[in-house]
Amino acid sequence: MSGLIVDSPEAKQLFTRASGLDGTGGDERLKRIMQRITTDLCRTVEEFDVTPTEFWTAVGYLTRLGQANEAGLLVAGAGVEHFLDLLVDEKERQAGLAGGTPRTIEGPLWLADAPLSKGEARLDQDPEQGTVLFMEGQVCDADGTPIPGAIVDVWHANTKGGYSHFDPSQSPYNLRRRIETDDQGRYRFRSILPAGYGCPPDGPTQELLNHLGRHGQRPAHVHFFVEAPGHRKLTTQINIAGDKFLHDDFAFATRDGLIPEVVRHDDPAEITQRGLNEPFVTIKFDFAMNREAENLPEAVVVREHAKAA
Ligand code: MBD
Ligand code: FE
Repeated sequence: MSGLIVDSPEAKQLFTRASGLDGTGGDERLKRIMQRITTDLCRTVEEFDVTPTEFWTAVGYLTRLGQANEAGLLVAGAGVEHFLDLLVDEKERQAGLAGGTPRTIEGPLWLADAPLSKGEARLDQDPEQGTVLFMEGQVCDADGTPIPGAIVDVWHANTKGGYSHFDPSQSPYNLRRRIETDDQGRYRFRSILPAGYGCPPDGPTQELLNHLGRHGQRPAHVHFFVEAPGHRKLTTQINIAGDKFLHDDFAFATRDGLIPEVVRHDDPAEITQRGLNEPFVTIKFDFAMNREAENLPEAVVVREHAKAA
């Protein structure tokens, strides 16, 4: 016996009954998970001598977190979303998968049904003083064979770090597009360089981060879902090299292989040729897709998303 109340017969019976394990209805696996979570929570309360006032402060915090729609943001900041990636990585390694583009977290700001076009798209629709970005690449399978008809779903922040829909100052689907790869598996788009994201400064996520002595900043990045029949859906991001927070991301999403070179073009002839009057940047990035196989964890993650109005 540990001598802890949480390990006493009375407490054990309490957690068993509270999770429904003494009855027959409901879901057996969920019951066991609830029992574990309840026990672990109460163990933490007991071992850290958490006072009732502290405890109810936490309950109030979680209530406000949900009301502010920041649960997904805290999960990212707490490192748990990245941990889920580590778990899937390991299962894929054990199944013999290797060589695909690294995955990294989705984050809480994707929106379904972005405008779809073939081969290319322009993402920026709202007028902004930003550096023009041309990004292009190829979607290939693990052997390097191009995949025509793959869907590249891309979304990123504007020059203030805000995402359309969540930032009502932007027009619907600004900086969000789906691009179907052409017959050579290629995609390309024009956009503007995003700024890094910062957690809402007055929100509950930043409030907790402050108490941890942490910032709530992400380096500038561009998100992707890449989907192709017979292949595992890829959820990833590229980071903009040179960002101050490149290796200090509050959401721990930066990974080797996801930091392409950002090439700056200031040759006047090139600028004119692109129909621009200021220097621009280009990024080349290819996606390597893994083939779907038996006994792998699900690659299509079902989670609640914001609904476009
Ligand atoms: C983002 O843009 C993001 O990608 C993540 C993971 C969390 C908050 C904002
Ligand atoms: Fe993001």
